[in-house]
Amino acid sequence: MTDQDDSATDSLLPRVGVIMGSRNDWDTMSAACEMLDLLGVEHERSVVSAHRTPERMFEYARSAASRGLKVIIAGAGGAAHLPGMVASETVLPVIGVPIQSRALQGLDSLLSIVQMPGGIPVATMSIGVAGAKNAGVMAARILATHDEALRGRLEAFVAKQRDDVIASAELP
Ligand code: RP5
Repeated sequence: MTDQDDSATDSLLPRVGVIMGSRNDWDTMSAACEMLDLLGVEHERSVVSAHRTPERMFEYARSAASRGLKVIIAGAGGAAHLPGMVASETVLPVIGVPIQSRALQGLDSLLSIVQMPGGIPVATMSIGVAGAKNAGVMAARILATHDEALRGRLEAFVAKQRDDVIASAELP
């Protein structure tokens, strides 16, 4: 373990906060939590709405770093202001997941999240479940810059994906 290795010091505290604008987003955002579970990353999850619970959103963003979070994953759909507004109240990395909306299939969510003004970044993933899955992996990759054990688990994950594809390439 190095001086900057986070793996042992706070392994029991949530390092990633997974939030979403509605309980209805859970079907998508659970994919992020599944990846964090798979990679052994402690995380918390909750519903925080930019429009319906704005004070809760600001409190969440303002307290995130002091509570020990290192990365926030925020999923939202439609007029998807949650990731950007959270990013405006913390300097933690914020990863945005555009939820696939019914009206516009998530294009609205994607454009709402990705088009941030300069200076307030949101790392925007793709629309829907793949984006949520990648958000979990991206959060783990960020943490792995200071966690050698997690880096090893990520390398094993990538190797397994490669081996699975090679095995499945053997067609009957
Ligand atoms: C956003 O509005 C949520 O992220 C959700 O994707 C969308 C619709 O919310 P519900 O009306 O389904 O609760 O805030």
